[in-house]
Formats: sequence, C-alpha cells, structure tokens
Amino acid sequence: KSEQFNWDDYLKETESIAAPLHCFRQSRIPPTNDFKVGMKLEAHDPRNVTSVCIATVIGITGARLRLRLDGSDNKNDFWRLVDSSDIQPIGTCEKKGGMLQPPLGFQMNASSWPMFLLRTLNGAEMAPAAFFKKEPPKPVPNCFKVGMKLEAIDRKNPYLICPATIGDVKGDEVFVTFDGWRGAFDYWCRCDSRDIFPVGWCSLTGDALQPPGNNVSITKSSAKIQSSPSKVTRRSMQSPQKSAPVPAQRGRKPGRGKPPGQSAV
Ligand code: MLZ
Repeated sequence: KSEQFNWDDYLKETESIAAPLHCFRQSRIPPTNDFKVGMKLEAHDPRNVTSVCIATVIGITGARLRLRLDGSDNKNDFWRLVDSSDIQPIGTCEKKGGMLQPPLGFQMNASSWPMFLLRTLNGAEMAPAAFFKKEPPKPVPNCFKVGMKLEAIDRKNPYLICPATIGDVKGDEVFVTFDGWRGAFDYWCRCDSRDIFPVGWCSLTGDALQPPGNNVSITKSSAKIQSSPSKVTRRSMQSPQKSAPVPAQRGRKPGRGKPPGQSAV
C-alpha cells in the first residue's frame, strides 16, 4: 500500500515553506458545510456570470458544493465554496428586483422557461439561508512569494484539489504550478482567487487532496541514477523551479502531462 501524502514530510523533502494563511481569501477556520444533496439555491451561471439561475446540489465535497443548473445538461457541473458570493438562497434575486434566468444551453425552448421555473421550484427543498456563509474579505496586498506551497483547484479537473507551488508573482496575480505535472495544468490567477487554499485546507474540510503527480523533470538516461523507489518519489516531489530543465517531450508514456486545452481525466 503506497504511503499517504503528508504535507509536513513533503515540505521538509522539498525544503519549502507553506504560503501563510493571511495571503489567501479563505477563512482561517473553513466554513461548515450543512448542505444536502438535492437542495436548491440560486447561483450565477459560470458561463454567463450576469445571470442568476436555479441550481441543485449534486454532491458535497469538503467545504464545496457540486452544482448543476436546473434546465442544463450534466456536462457543465461546477463547484463552489459554501462561503462563495456566487451562491445565495432562493428568493434573493427577486428580493433585489432581479429575474431568474434560464442557464446558458437551456435544454428546452426559451418560451417554456417560465413554466419550467415554476415546476422546478414547486415542492423543491430550498437550502436554508443559514447554510450560506459570508465570503471572507480580500487580502491586501499580494503577499505570495515564489516557491511557497499551497493547495489549488485543478481548473481542468475542478473537482480536484492538488499540491502546488507559486511559480511567479506579478502585481495582484500569482502563477500556480502543480507539483509533478510538468506545467500542463498551471495557471495565473488573482491572489484573492477562491481557487487557492492554504496548506492543510483539505485535511480541515475533509476534501480529498490529490498526491503530487509523478512526472519527473529529468531525462530518461538520468532516471537510472535513481536506485530505490523512495528516492524516485522524492525526486518527483520537487517543485518545478528546483527541478532540472524540462527536456523535449518525446518518447514519453502516453496519458501524462497532456498539452493545455485537452481535458486530461
Ligand atoms: N486524469 C488526469 C488527472 C490529472 C490531474 C492533474 N492535476 C494537477 C491525468 O492523469 O492526466
């Protein structure tokens, strides 16, 4: 049975430090997740953020909800923290004088939306207002430093939270690099993004933290230097900036480190 990923050991082995809590737009103590599968709420459509739609909780993962917009297909599920400002109790939109919109890609004729809305809300279990938590304030200024470790959402596989390293910092933005994945999943985001979390977040929320990838940034020939499996593991755990330059990506095993744009699941 392979060893479980452990941040304390990993930080030691990679000789790196965890990004401080105050760098993140996350609460020090993660919010409790009281939602239940099947509950309905209002959510901004991720593909059309100005419209507020009805969403159903499809799954619960740590402090996050897996959501599906009512009237949409099952290919566009998205994940939100229970303290996200993108979600609110049913009735909020109307109270503010707004109108609930059909999701982008509404599966029926647009003219059937008013009736669809009535039906989907009729007898629905609405998530109580107390389940929605206040979004934490924005941290200012950007205090991330290159090399700091964190946990980050893999935006190509948004149900996954993975060990990552700050690869670059520019103004209010940080470059999130995923450990052991040769850059295939890396992205720039604002330092106050809700997609990045301090080290230890998943263990506090009960969300599953993925282990680092095992794509080593070394050539085939140098691989024979590795004698024991534990050393190979340690090598693969190094953060990108500590690794040797990435060789030309030829003759590699398929299925690893796919180029950006492809969804690699
Ligand atoms: N199934 C995918 C998962 C990649 C996840 C990477 N996260 C940084 C693969 O193995 O390519």
